Amino acid sequence: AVVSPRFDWESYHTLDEYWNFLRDVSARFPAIVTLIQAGWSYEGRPLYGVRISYSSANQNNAIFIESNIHAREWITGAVTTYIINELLTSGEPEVSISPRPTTGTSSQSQTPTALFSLILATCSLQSLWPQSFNRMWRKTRTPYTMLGITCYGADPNRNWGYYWNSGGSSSLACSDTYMGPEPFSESSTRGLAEFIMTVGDRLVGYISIHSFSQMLLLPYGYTIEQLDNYNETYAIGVTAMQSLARRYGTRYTIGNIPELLYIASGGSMDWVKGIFRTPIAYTYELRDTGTNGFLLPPNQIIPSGEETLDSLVTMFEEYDRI
Ligand code: ING
Ligand code: ZN
Repeated sequence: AVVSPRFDWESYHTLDEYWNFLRDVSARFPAIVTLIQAGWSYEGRPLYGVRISYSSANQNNAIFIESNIHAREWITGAVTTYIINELLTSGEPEVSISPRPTTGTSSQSQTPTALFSLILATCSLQSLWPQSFNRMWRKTRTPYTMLGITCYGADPNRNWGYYWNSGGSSSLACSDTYMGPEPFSESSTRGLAEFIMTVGDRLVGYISIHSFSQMLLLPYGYTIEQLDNYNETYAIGVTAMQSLARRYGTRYTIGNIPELLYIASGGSMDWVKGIFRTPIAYTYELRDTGTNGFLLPPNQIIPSGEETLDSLVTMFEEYDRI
């Protein structure tokens, strides 16, 4: 079933169509879905997402799914909207997830509620640039002038304020991994961070979705040092990726960012994990491994959506079990 008549997963959509989809689902499921806005882009477009909440009683088991932080990674928003549609049309999720243990005296109910009892998906960090002008655009659109030369944009995944500028990012405005002049210099990262601050303590999971490479990346990006509970986090990842592979045989590799890619500081996952100690924090690099790269054919949207959702369900089942 499709919740929005103007949207599908047979092709990639424009930013306007994403907005209409998010508005449509919030209008059709007013009791469950709320349209949220996390500030504005440099060019003045809103950063929209939706909150999907099956239970108002317990909201300490929130999961945040971030997609489209990089403009050219089109499959990420397509998969996230696919997941939103599935959650709203395939009935109650069968899995439950326990709330994050609260500190202090508040007597939060520990009764597990539905999986994804609170989902926050940002879908509009994506600028219009790859849709209209340059398909390979990655960054924001803020102009920066250095030595008389103006280049556009900072890398929104090098601009966050946790160990910002500690490796794997550039200080040159023309670079695709430009960190920006200071942490949160970009309107869109600042807006998203301000929104996350309102829910950060309640997050059980923060899932950042990129493409491509078929990898599940563990924190952190800024250091080669492993998490305290690396083995446990790795094990959850292995089980989740076995679940992902079950449907179409798609193979993901698992490890922390420097192990699999490179040192990269200033990423959103580093900030969320570092500030809020989110129990589950992963970055997905979706299909494929390079054959099509960012230009993943649209007939792979639905399979990617299916396998990614399979893996998320297993991931949070495992988290609950362990
Ligand atoms: N990959 C991510 C990037 O920003 C990453 C990998 C994730 C780095 C989290 C740092 C933190 O380079 C893509 N494809 O953008
Ligand atoms: Zn990316």
